[in-house]
Amino acid sequence: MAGHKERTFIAVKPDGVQRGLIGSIVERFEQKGFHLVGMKFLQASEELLKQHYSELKDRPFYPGLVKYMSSGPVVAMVWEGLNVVKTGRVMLGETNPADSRPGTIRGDFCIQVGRNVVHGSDSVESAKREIGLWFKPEELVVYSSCAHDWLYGTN
Ligand code: IDP
Ligand code: MG
Repeated sequence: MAGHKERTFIAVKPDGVQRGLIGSIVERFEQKGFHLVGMKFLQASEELLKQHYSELKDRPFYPGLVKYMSSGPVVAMVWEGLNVVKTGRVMLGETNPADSRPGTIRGDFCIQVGRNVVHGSDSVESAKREIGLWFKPEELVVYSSCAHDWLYGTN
């Protein structure tokens, strides 16, 4: 049962917001059956994004990445469910949209690696770190879903 409580951090990036893709991206996680526990609309500071992407600080694209991600509002979300980190990454597709299969978010909605519309945590550990960076504990909502038992076959 504890596996159902795994959480991941998903964000619609500034290009996703500007291109009107918020609803389409949220819809995929909702339709899959994952459980939304946190969501906010904000323009993130460069400071927050530097922390968020600290592992990439030595990469040549890092300054441009921080600039892109802070250039407009994003939708920051926390989704919960069994294997949500791994499955979330499968739903996103590959980092480069050119390598992403149709049916994935990046495969369907974007073209360029530097404008790939969505972020998703790459491990349970990164998810914990990212959720802690973007959300205060009281911004995450604990509630039960009427669909839970139908999704997991526990009824
Ligand atoms: P991920 O978002 O699929 O986890 P990461 O390697 O963590 O990919 O890179 C973070 C973000 O940095 C990517 O989503 C993309 O926006 C950007 N990025 C990665 N590689 C490149 C690149 O080669 N050129 C420009 N931007 C890149
Ligand atoms: Mg990453």
